[in-house]
Amino acid sequence: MDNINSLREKIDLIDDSILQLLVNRMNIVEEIGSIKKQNSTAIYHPDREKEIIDRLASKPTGKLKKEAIEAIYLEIFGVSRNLELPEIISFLGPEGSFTHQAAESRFGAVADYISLPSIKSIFDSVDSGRAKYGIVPIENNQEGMVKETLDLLNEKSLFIISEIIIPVNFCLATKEHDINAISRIYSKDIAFNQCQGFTQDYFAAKSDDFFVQVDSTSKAAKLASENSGTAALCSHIAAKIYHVPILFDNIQDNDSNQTRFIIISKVENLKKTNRDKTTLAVKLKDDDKPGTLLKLLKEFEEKKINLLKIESRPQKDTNEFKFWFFIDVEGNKLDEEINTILQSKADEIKFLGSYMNLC
Ligand code: PRE
Repeated sequence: MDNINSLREKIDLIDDSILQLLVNRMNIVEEIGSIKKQNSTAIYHPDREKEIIDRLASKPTGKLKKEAIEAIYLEIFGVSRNLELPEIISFLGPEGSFTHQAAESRFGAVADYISLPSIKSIFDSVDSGRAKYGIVPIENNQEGMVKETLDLLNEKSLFIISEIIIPVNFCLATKEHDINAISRIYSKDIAFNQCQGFTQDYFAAKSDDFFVQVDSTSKAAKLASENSGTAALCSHIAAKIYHVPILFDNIQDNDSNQTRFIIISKVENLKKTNRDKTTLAVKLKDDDKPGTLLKLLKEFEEKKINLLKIESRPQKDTNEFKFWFFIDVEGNKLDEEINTILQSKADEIKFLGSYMNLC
């Protein structure tokens, strides 16, 4: 115990220094905040945050992995941004959802969050200025694109300023220390489906009422926190919010399941990095003539712009069977080649945002 106490004293001294350095850092952040306020420029700079994390991770970091540095710094950035200007971030709820996890992974635990019930309500909250940024899912690598998000990007005048990719990992959270003390597991149908291997390995002999289906995995975590002898299949963040310890982690059948989220804003991101992508919504004018789409794609090819994705969606404002195209290309709006196409086809192409490509 003496040994632990003397080690803790060393930790206390280090913490004092860290705290003093954080106070110094925040004083500088405040100065940046006032300059930004004078110039009316955006507080959130994902490119600068990435640059800081990459720079630190390239140094000798001992036992600290890049993910650990990232986790610590994202919290620091969250505190910084809140100091510069408290900004509200809306996400697709309920609290403890994977979208909430995506939001916290980028904006940290101290930001002002609002949980809203639908993708449309997130777009509306950003459009009306109630929230500065909104987080919505756009694609799952097993299920494909989220159609509602694509349609709203086309409809509204908002920009994608960043993307977040998170693995869809489930855990078994319970207050019990012994798996044999669990007499009921709560979860949502999708989570039960995605964790079948685990439940068969550990709970094959259990009766059907052992597995209780509820509306969301967050609700499952809440119930597991309130009822002894129970557990939840849920996200990490739901376990964290309801203070339920994780007994088994990463129990999903498919480890490649990932969801991509976007951050939407009223103001576009005007910074270039060396690995950007640009998202466009295209409504072709001469779409009754053969080869119109091909002609557009050829223009990208001629300018050596790499096409990353193309999805078609129905045009909802007509009674004909027409489409618009959702297109991702490599590069930034500030690149001459992309900018030329955007200028020359302003009546057909709607710019939805340039941001760092994390895929
Ligand atoms: C800071 C905070 C928020 C931005 O998203 C990026 C970086 C930081 O804490 O380092 C500082 C800052 O506002 C800036 O460099 O623009």
